[in-house]
Formats: sequence, structure tokens, C-alpha cells
Amino acid sequence: DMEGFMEEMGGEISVPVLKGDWDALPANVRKYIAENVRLCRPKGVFICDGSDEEAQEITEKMVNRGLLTKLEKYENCYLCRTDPADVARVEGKTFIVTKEKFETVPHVQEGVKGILGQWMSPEDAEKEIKDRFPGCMKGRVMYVIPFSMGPIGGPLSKVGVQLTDFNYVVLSMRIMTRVSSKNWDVLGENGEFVQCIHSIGAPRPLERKVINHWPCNPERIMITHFPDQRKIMSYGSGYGGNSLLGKKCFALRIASRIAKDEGWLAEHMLILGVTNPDGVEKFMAAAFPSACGKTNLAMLTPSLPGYKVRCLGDDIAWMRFDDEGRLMAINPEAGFFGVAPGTNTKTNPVAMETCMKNTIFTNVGMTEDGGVFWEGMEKEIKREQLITTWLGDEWHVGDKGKAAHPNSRFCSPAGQCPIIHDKWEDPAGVHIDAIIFGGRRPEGVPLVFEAFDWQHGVMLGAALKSEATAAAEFKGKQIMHDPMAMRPFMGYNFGDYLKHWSDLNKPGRQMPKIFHVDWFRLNDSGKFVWPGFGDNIRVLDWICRRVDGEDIAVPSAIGLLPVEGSLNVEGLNVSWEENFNLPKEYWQDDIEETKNFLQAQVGSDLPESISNEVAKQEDRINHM
Ligand code: GTP
Ligand code: SPV
Ligand code: MN
Repeated sequence: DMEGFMEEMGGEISVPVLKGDWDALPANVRKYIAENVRLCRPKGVFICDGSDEEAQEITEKMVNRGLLTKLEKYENCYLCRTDPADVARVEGKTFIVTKEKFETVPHVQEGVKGILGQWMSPEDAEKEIKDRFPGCMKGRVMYVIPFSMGPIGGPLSKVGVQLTDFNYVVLSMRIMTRVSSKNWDVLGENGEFVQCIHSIGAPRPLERKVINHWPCNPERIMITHFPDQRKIMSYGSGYGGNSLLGKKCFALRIASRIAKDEGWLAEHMLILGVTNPDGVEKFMAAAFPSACGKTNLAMLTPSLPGYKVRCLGDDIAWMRFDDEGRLMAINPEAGFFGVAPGTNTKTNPVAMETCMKNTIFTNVGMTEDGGVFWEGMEKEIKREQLITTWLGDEWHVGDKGKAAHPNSRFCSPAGQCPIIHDKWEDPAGVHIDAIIFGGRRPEGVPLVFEAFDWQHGVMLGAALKSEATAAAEFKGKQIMHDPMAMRPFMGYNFGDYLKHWSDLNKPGRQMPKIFHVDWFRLNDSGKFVWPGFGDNIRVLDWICRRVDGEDIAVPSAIGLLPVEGSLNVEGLNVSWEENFNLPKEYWQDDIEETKNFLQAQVGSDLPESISNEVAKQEDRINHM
């Protein structure tokens, strides 16, 4: 059995400690490392302290190896190109392991293949792990990364310890989380931490050719989560959400499960503050599926004069009601792992400024003068410049193919974002006034509408759909369900999750208003009907005014729509009709499809509160 297999070492270590003070580590951490050294067989252990000197040392090594290229045009920026077979999250190889299957996945209808999370039995997980992890770090160094999700020592924060054999992960985790020896003090002698074990699955001698100096094992990728043990084991991939285990694996999958048990929320949401011309600020959290606009909204440069948007986070929010009944949110991350393509000085000048120093770029193109290039930057470089694509080919603007991978990313410290909010590291968080859901919906969905109440809003979140994006392995533009933008990140039964959301609505609490937006509606000629980006402030402004109770909304079948003219479109050449019309047939099909989806996928676990809301919505649509 696993216990015997992972035979305890009593905190003894059998390989050299290359850096760090072994004896200074908490006893339970020593035991955890020793067990995994015995399992993975690295040649040595490197205990990270999170210092700049440490990062410098690792960076230099990686540049010498060829894994990183220094970008001469900027300050302390590097380019990394992955093995082209390892470019995104792999949802099909991502599992939650619990004894009881229905803790993880809903009771789907008979004959239906569930898509809301993948369960694996502990027995199968043990087999898969024994098939992969023994000796997986042979000839490599095991880095030990003590990190905090949320400000170190904060009341909502949690500590993780990642073990990894990939130095790229060490550098990226330093940006994305708070890596520091101080986390050992926070843990104390036997403090609880999340065990994050990661291997690229390329022990020496190598069995698979290494491409671009990016060792990985794409055929054998397996990302397993053990919520009961607060443990993650990830194998075979070095990319993003597969390897930076503090992010999706911990801060969403494991944390959502802890949050359910403890009565709070771990969500795939950005956090921002909007200040209106009167100086009144409101905070919002917004859930859009991967590559659907969170980073862009979080860093919005308002096109309306007098407004200010400040960013607190671009991907994950941990939220909890405080004693006064206010929903308080923190960003557990410390950096941005943002989509590069589409980002430019017009669409997102704040992101462009943020990533011009101390940044690791992955799978973007490089200009001959050591700058970056990706699709969307055509106007920012000289047309004749020679570009090396993410695949290493020579390329010019206008040539066939792409310079950057569609899921190429920048990884930058959040603190250097020019519009970062002063409170972004406030351990108590900020008071959320509004929650926004949205996706890529090319058809039928109005620019913005408001839920009638909390229950209706939870149903809107449950019904969230979006076109597939490059952030995972899916191909094409199929419209996929992505309830609460959490489909790939659910840590437990989605029916229980919806119930948890419904139950949050208790007397004495100031429930945020819930909204739905769509920046991606197309007209008959295939053009976006809304300019998006900086002009999204007009939608945020309408939302703020609704939070203040302004009488500018009119009921429709699907929710409260802006009264015609109440959303400021001054100076824009947009059609109100194209942005706000509700095609009855479209919505009849949509609610039918949503109802079937929820019945099939959440089955008997679907809370009545949600099916009631669906039935009411269907009735309203039929009476349109
Ligand atoms: P993840 O990091 O994968 O979770 O993605 P995200 O939700 O942060 O998405 P991001 O803001 O990076 O946007 C993804 C893509 O959508 C980029 O190519 C953007 O340029 C594009 N995009 C973002 N906002 C808008 C918008 O308002 N309108 C349009 N047309 N495109 C947008
Ligand atoms: C997402 O896919 O939602 C991301 C990128 O934020 S990754 O970190 O790879 O999950
Ligand atoms: Mn994301």
C-alpha cells in the first residue's frame, strides 16, 4: 500500500542538501521532503529562500543552458520557448482523487459522460503514481519552494511547499507567489501546508529527446489532486497551470474544497476597484473563462474621463464574509501569468508597461533587437524587422503563420503594475460590491444585464458558456459550458458547489449584486459589436450606478437590462440594438440547452434553488 511504499524516513535525508539549512526546517516539512526524495531520487536538494541573489544564480544557469534568452531591449526580462508539445493546461489529464467518487463529481444522468471534473480512485491514483514518480528526478536537483498564497502570515493566506525538478518553475513561482523563508516561521513546528509535488518526468539518462532545452514528458502528463490530504502530484508538464502548483491546483482546486468546508469561496476571478469622477470607489470580482478577458478588465484604462480603475488581481480571488456581513476578497497570487497575443499599447497599455521588466515570457516571438513580438503588436515594431517565432523560425509581419503561440504568456510581478491598488496586499481584503460573469458569446447575449437577485445570479453563473480558447487543449470555436468559469478548476462536486453558493445568502449579509457581460458579440458581418477594452469602463460605470440603486434598469426575460440610453455610449459608433437585442428563439434554445446540460451533468445533485431559477427563466422567455 501507499503508506508502506512511501516508507517514512523520519526526517532523515539521503542526498546532499545543496543549499539551505535542513535542520532549520519544521519537522513535518523535513519528513515530507525526505519521503519524496526517497520516491523521486533527485541527486540533491536545494532549499529556496526566495531572495534576488538566488533568482540571479538560477537565471544565469538557465541562460547558459539555453533554456532562457535574455531580452536585451528590457530590464531583467527573459524569453523561454517550450517543447511545442507542452503549451497549455491539459484538462483531460487532470484528476481529483477522493475515496468517495461523488465528493468530486456529480451524479450525472445515466449514460452521460461527466465534464465537470474528473475523479480518480485512490487505488488508481496509487498505480498511476507508482508508474511515474519512482526515480523521476534522477540526475536532477529537487528544489524546495516555501510559498504563501496571499500575504505572508495573513488571516486568509495559506502556505504551500512545492517540490520540483524544473528551475523554470522556481523562477515562475517566485513571481506568481510569495516565496520566502519567512513561510517556515509562519508554519512553526507542525503547521499545515499544502504538499505540491511536481516533476517534468525526464530523469537522466534521458529517454526522450529534449526540445528547446525544455524537458518534459507530454505523453505521460498526469495532474492529481488529493483534497483530503491537501496534496498535489503533477507529472510530465512544465507549463503554467500544470506546473506552477500554487495557481490553479492549489488556489482553485484544493482551496475551493477547503473553502466549502470552512464557508468561504475560492474563485477564478479578477479583482478591481473603480473610482468614479466623484471619487467614490467600488470593488468588483469577475469570473470569465480562461483567455476571455480577466487580465484586460483588471488593468483597464478608462476611455471615459474622470474614472480610475485599479487592479488587485487578474485571475483568482479568495473571498469570505466578515463579521459585518461584507464579502471581503484577496488575491492569493503575487504575479500575473497573462495571455500575450492581443495585448498592445492600445488594448492594454498597463499590461505592456507591467511586462517591460523582471518578466519571463513564454512562447512569444523575438525581434532582432531583443524585444518581444506577438500577434497584435504589428503596429508597435518596424514592419521589416526580423522576428524569430516561438518555434524558432525566421518570420516577418505579413508572413504566413504566427509569431507567438496563441497561449503564449508574460509572467510579471503584480507589484510593478502601474495601476496596482494600494490595498492589493491588505491581508483583510477589499469589500466586493459586484460580481460579474461573462464569456465569449458570439451571438444573442446582451453587452450587460443584471441578475434579479442572488439566486438568479448563481443560476446565471451556473449557465456560463464560452467559445473554447487556446488556454487548454481544445480545438476550434465550439461553445462550451464553463459554469462559474470553474469547469477546469472545480475541486469538488459541482452540485455541492452550487448549493454552497446558494447558501451564502444569509440574513445580515450584504450580498453583492450579480451581473453578466459579453464583450464578444458579433454582428452579421462578423465584427465585434462592442469596442471592448478601455470602453468597458462604460459597462463598469453602469454597474456602479446600479450598485448605488439608480433607476436605470428594466426587467427582461433574462434579467435587468440597461434602460435605453442609460449606458454611456457617447462618442462611440455602436448600435444599441446590436448590443442589447434579445432574440427570442435564440434564448428559447439557450435555456432548453442549459436545462438539459444541468440535468445531465449535475443530475440529482442539482440544488432545487437552481432548477427553480431555470424554470422561472424558461417561463419568462416563453412569454417574451
Ligand atoms: P487567462 O489568463 O487564461 O485566465 O485569461 P484572461 O481571462 O485573463 O484573458 P485576457 O484578459 O488575457 O484576454 C484574452 C484575450 O481576449 C486577449 O487576446 C485579449 O486581447 C482579448 N480580449 C480581452 N478583453 C477584450 C475585449 O474587451 N474585447 C475583445 N474583443 N477582446 C478582448
Ligand atoms: C488559465 O488557463 O485560466 C490561466 C493560465 O490562467 S494557466 O495558469 O496555465 O492555467
Ligand atoms: Mn485564468
